[in-house]
Amino acid sequence: MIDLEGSAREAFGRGLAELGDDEVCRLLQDLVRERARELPVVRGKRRLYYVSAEFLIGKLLTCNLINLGIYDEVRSQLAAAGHDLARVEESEVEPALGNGGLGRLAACFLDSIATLGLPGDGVGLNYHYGLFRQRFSYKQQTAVPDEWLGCQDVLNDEGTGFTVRFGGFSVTSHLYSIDVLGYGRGAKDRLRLFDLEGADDSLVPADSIDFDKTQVSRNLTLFLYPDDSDEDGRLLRVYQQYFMVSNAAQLIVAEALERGSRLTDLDEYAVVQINDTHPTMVIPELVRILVDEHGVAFDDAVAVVRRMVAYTNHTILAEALEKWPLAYLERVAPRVAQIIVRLDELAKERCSDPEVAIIVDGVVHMARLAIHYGFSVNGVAELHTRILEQTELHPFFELYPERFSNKTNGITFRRWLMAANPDLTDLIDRTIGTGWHRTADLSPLAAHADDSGVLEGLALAKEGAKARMRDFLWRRQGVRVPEDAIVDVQVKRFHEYKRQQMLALYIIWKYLDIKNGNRPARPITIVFGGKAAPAYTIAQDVIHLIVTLGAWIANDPAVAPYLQVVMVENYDVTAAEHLIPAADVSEQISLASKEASGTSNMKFMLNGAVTLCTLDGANVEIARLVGPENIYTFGASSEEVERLYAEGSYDAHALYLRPATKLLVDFITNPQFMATGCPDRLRRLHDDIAWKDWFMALLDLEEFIRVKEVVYADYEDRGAWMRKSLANVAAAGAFSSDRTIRQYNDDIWHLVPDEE
Ligand code: CJB
Repeated sequence: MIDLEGSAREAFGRGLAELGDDEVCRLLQDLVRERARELPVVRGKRRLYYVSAEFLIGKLLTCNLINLGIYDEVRSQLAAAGHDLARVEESEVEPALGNGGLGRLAACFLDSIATLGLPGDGVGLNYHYGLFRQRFSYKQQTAVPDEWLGCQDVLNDEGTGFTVRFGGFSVTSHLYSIDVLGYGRGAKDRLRLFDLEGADDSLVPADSIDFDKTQVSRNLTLFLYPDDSDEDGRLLRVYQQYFMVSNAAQLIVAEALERGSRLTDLDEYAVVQINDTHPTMVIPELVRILVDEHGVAFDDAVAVVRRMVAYTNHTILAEALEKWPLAYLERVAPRVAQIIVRLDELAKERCSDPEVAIIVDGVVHMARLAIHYGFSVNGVAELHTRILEQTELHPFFELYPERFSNKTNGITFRRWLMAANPDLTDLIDRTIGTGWHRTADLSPLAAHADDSGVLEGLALAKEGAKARMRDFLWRRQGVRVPEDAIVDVQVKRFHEYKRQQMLALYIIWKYLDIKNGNRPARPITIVFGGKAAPAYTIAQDVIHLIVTLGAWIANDPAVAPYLQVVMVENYDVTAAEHLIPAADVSEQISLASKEASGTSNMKFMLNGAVTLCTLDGANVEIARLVGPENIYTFGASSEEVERLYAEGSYDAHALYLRPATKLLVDFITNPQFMATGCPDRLRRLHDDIAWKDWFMALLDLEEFIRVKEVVYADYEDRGAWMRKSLANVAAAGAFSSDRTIRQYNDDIWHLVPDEE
């Protein structure tokens, strides 16, 4: 059926064995593209538009081969010609269209939407340089443009676009798409990406992400989340958001009309899921199009739009709940601003409580707009939804209780197990068959808890994954990880609430403990990965501390054989696919109540890592599913944390002054240590922790250290550890994004799946 040898001769005039990995990669990409092109788009009267500022899709080749059902065949033909698919995939460039959990969630969702045969597309922007590519220089993060476009041809040109009118000028868009293939389906969905006609790459220097933010008609699609620390940056974000949603709304209306909508029944043709608040302006934009361009009465337009739009909240952090000055919106999109003012008046007529007002003192609260004028609000884990209902959005919950629901996040097993961990996939297939490929039901594994063959197989699969990780780290950044090391991983965006600084303080403790002669049973490798927002100084300081600690320990011959700290440069989906399968310990240590859900926690457990966590986000659900003997929990509860904030009674300095804690925090400003890094950064971080510690790392530190020691000791009982590991894999089925998407569809979207 597949003849790679023949295709190689046709395309390159050489046999498969003579091709370089990059040529094989191109050959396979062409094969996938051709197959994808032949597939029809999933049809349906009512279609989903999943609008998101980011889609962190990762490399596409392996997952597409899996979803097309040709992965095994391709892998064996390549192997026969001396090629390794994993190496071939290295020449693929990862699209720079996302940032963190929210963007990766959107990518998992697209995979599941297509796999379930639902008619739905992702809609977003085609960023030329992504967020940024992270480099380390002088042990500090620097940000350079993440150039990915033009490297490879993954975009299909849809050959259309729209005019977007801003206050005082207009621009034109161009629509591209990436095919989204479901697992074993005969039809596809798409990720549809709008680009700015005339986007000017020459505005961006080669080695920095500073560019002229005022050149809006040339820069709109250059970067995801351009720096918003000044007014030009904030305005640019609003321009970008309006560009995204105006295109989305025009697309939605045009396609619904094509399918026979009469506009006042638009909700029968389209449902819009808005991923966080960035796309909220789609609401007034849809109203504008219906009223101004199609003559629908204002009230009718509002009524139909309200039946179409659903909002997902991903955070309770105030900084991420967007608020824009009305004056910005008036400048960017005057008519939309006018509509928002009217919508605010109508909402105030319904409820005069200032806590639910959309516009307060000239500032527009985007989440409030989305809740009043959508039909659904969901949180992303049980605890998070409860906090929204009972605290953060309580007045809205009182007003519209029927609109609220929980949809615990999920991950696609095609990418995070079948593609990322072939050895574990083979073991599971051998043990319980392949039904789980479709159902995600791994629970039959639990019956093998005492099966030494399976436990040994699990240990071997972990060894295989560790070998791939070692190879990856060596080739990507020249780091050697010891073969017998326990691998302990915290990978995620850098943010104080995620508390990478707390793990750094543990590392200082462990370093001093080893100096005192307490050698661990085996080498410990602690791996970090993640980017910090360029304007987020303290997060950058934490990265600097970690890189400096890593070098300090590596240079100390008394400790280096026992403790290693690796900060992976430019953590991305590809890095995640190498690190997560190899991990023994999954660090999920956010301050309780602050992490909405987390999704790496799910990926780690699926790959047999044991979780060390606070009871935050989806960790709570993981803990319930695996039982206390298969997880390590510590730290203050979310209720306790909320109480401390409410009372304002958290006293970081008092905790700092405890001698055991002071010793660790003061290590950061030890003159010899400081001399190996940037003293200003280290001093600032030290003082922040000692005096402010807004996310309470010192509150949980002592218990964290204690529990970490138990984790490492328990690891040495290999049989018991592998049983824990197996219990985690067996319970992971609950976190399949297929389950999440079924729930979205049953409760919110009501799409009819494509028949096969
Ligand atoms: N999240 O990635 C982001 N960006 C934001 O601006 C706000 C939240 C994350 O979304 C994930 C998907 O729901 C969550 O798992 C994670 O807890 C949250 O921080």
